[in-house]
Amino acid sequence: MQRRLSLIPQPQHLVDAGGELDLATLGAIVAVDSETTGLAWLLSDLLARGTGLRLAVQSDFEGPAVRIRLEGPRPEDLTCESEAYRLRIDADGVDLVAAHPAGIARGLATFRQLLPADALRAAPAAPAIVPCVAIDDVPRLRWRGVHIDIARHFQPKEFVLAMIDRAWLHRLNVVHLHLTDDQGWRMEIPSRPKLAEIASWRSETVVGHALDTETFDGTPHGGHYTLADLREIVAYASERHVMVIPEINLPGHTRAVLAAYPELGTGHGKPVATTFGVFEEVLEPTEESLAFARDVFDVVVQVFDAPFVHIGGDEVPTVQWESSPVAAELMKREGIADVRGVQTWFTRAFTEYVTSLDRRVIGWDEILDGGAPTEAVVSVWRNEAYVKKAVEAGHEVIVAPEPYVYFDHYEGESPDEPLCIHGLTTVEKVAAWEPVPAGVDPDSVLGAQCQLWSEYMPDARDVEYRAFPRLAVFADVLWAAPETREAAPVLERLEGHLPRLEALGIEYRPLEGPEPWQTGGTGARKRFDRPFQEHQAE
Ligand code: TNX
Repeated sequence: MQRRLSLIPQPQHLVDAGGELDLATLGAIVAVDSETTGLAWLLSDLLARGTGLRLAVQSDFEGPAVRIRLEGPRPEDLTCESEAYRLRIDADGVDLVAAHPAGIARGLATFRQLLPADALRAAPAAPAIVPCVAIDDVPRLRWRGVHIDIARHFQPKEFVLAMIDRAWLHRLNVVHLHLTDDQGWRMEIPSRPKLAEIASWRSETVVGHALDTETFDGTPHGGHYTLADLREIVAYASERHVMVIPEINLPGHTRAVLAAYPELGTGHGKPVATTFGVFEEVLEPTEESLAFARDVFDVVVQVFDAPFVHIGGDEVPTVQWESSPVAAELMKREGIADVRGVQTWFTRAFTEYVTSLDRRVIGWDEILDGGAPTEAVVSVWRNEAYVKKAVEAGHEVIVAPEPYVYFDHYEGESPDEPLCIHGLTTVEKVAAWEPVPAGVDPDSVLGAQCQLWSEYMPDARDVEYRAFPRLAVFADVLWAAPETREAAPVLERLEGHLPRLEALGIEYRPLEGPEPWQTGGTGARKRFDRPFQEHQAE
């Protein structure tokens, strides 16, 4: 019988040659190029940890080995070619070749999946044995991301590191950190100390769904990452060739900022939000607000090395601006006819500044509403129709539509499902999703991203339940070509993949539904439904 390798994502070309290689028969890990030495040591560490086998990294070794080398002209970063790799495993050893170190990183992620699942554990629990295979692989899309919301509910740094490692294992290459929102600001900014002192925590949190209750838990919630934490997160990701995209959400979603610095708004600062929804508080369109943003962006680019900075821009109500003398004055001065143009004014100023720092701006699709500089990348969340709209307006896009890849939506119809915001996004729905909408020039689609908004995910266990196994299926959709996926349906591979999640200690949602302790029960996590209204393009 054909053995099941159950790789997720499925490599584009995979030949199972039969037979196995015992890595204990090898003498070393050979990294020919200095640029891949770090990755080679990473493999060495992982093997030692999960199997007890210790192979040293050398630049040269005669005899059977794991050989890692770069070959051919170097592709540009963030191209599909930069992540292509060739992996050969036979009785004589392992050969991993790529044109770019990122390709080596992807090949190693596949290699980790070829080991016994228990080799993913943190102490020796499995033999270092891999099947003999020939793999030639390249991703379908160049941006394959997972968004983590550590603003609504803060998570310890270790959890972010774990999520980066899991993204790597699934050959995703982007972790988008949603660092700021109404309910908390999570990044230290030394020149604005009140962000850490005041904006990083709230006095309490609503119990149950915000639309269902007026009960609060009476317990403070908060936390923030220091610059040293963030540098560590970035370095950890960069070892794995995963990009960390920082998001600073302005000029809306700023209740926490305004609690710390009320002078940036109408002056009537309210406390950091303790419930969820869209709040009307926004930055006033002043030079002080722009100076604040510049201070923040200055620190962001010192800490994050990705060529992109996400400036948020979603759900910015205009009510405050409608009655603000400052906004009226700006509109008059700049000849802005529609109040939505105030957001455009912010977007332009942010884009100009971030560009001057040598980074590209990304914004949620609302930045399109009043027009946005075409160099801005648009992450489209409301509806796929906005993909078309953005591309027609000359933007590159990241496809992140709410009805398909918002993993804060329910995963099943059972009343036992724990509390979610709304919606229904089953693994089957994710598996059947086509990320590039028909009629859109695929070259303008950088890729796609799944979102883990955390209003209703108070701790890491909740995030894991929502993220897995949908994230694995999502990664497969973005990586493997439709023909590849058709030939090896992901839902058939998923069963063989779950032991890997288990070995990693991920508290995923079983395919048949929640374990008793994962259900919502009758208390604070009880399921609450409200109709999910898909946004329609204007
Ligand atoms: C919309 S998506 C939001 C978030 C919420 C999310 C909940 C987007 C850019 N804004 O603020 O957390 O819906 O699903």
